[in-house]
Amino acid sequence: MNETAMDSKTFMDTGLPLFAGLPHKIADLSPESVRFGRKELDLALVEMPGLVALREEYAGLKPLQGAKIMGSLHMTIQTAALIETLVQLGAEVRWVSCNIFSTQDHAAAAAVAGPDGSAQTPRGVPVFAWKGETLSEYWWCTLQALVWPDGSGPNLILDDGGDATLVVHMGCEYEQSGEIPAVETADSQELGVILSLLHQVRAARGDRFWHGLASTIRGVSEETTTGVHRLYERVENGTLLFPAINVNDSVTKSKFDNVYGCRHSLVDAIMRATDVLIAGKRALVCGFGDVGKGSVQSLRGQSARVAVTEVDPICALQACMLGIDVVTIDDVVEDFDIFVTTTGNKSIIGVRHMRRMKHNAIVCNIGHFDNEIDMGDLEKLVAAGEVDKIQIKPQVHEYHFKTTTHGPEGRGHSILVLAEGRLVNLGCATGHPSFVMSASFTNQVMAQMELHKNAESYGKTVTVLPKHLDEKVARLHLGKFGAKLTTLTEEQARYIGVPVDGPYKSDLYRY
Ligand code: NAD
Ligand code: 3DD
Repeated sequence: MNETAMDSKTFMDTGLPLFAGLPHKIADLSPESVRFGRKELDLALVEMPGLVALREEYAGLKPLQGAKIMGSLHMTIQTAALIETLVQLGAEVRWVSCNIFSTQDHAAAAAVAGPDGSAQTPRGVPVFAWKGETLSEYWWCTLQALVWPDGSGPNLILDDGGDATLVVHMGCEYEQSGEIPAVETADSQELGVILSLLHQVRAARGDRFWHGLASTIRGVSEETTTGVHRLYERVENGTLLFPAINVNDSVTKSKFDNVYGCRHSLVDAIMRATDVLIAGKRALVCGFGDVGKGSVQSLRGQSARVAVTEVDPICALQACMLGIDVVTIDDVVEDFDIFVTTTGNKSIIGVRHMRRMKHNAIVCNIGHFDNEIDMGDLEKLVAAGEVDKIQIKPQVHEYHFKTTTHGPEGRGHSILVLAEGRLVNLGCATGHPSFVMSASFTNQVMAQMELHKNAESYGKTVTVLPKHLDEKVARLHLGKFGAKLTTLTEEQARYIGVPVDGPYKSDLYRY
């Protein structure tokens, strides 16, 4: 089949040509969707002082001139503000969401239309994202954003969870080995989709496509804990192809977004999904790291009775010091009403736990990927007819166990699973509020500017932005609260051994 024909061959069940050459693909580019999105974007910017300050600081200077950024990060209103900041600083940007449920369709519309465009004449950025993508559509979208209309690729990636970074690396690895594993060898549906994509790309573009893309990628900035973990793994096994900046471990990202963002958005999601009263209910938070801490605060804020599970004795001790019971899920699974996984790990809640849960127990995950709750095993029980899956509304499902006897009238019990085990705050709500994301995304813009300017000086490593930039991000956000800093005297600065203007802490300081 010739290249043109291969290009027009549709990808899996998407009905979409693999190299579709579309300017964008979103759910709703209607004038009302654009209006709504632009209006919420205006409101968001009032709450995003860090991004606004960067736009002012670099107005007209175009520090990102020449940057071609492919972004894979939840397509929300806040992300639209990030996108338009990158564009105002001179970058060319193409975008996808990093989760099939997290896109806010009016945000995508706002980004495509742009500040100077409209639904009829969009002048924004190419976005390939809509809420409720299938997995094959998700990976189709990722490929679209990686390929510019002239066939070239990005020179920077902005990633959240590492999926864009992953597909470029896998593509190169299989081109190097000369062999792409058969789709049938995949141990998950999603890996099967990725392998299908790699096979079809190879058939259409030969076996140097991914090397070609990778050759122009100068670096990646990674948003989240799990994506950072994947990057350090690549450094460990010597497979990282380009420099990376770990945005997650900027203090003004993880100690704010991961904690206070989840504090805000977890109960928002549970309430929108179920309308259940949280007060007085027994809630189990699996993991007491940054997200776990925010999640506990979120549930305690609603007067839930919260316990946590942990593997790390330090985090467990922190929980104890807050009067939070540290338990094992096996010991409490029959008595709790709400379960939230926050570990960034896998197989935290299995079907063996679900079988034992109370009738209508609520099960959700706020970690990045959907492997914290064993949804694959649960779906196998549905396929086998042992469990009925009932959609209550999008991203809210009742799973009715037909053979248990502790449900109503001694018959089977049900559990309510939110966002199909994917991150619940973006699947069932709108994620973190703008102010919190402003700090995260100010770090992202700084990271992209640093890579654009100095990527080659980094080598194939993972780096965290310097502390003075972290403190700059914090400074940019204090005004919103009317906070007034005290100034060190020279004598005081000498006494504690720091510069009058900071940095005020060593890199070892833990906040
Ligand atoms: P973290 O490393 O700070 O915390 C994870 C905690 O889970 C650790 O304390 C670890 O000891 C614990 N843990 C690991 N395996 C466990 C197990 N089997 N049982 C109990 N505890 C276990 O990570 P984090 O920054 O809190 O991020 C957690 C996850 O949330 C990551 O996947 C991250 O990418 C994601 N995240 C999501 C959002 C969101 O908006 N949904 C925001 C930020 C981060
Ligand atoms: N994340 C949470 N809320 C978000 C929002 N409103 N827009 C974009 C992304 C959002 C996820 C982030 O917390 C990301 O930084 C992560 O997962 O760590």
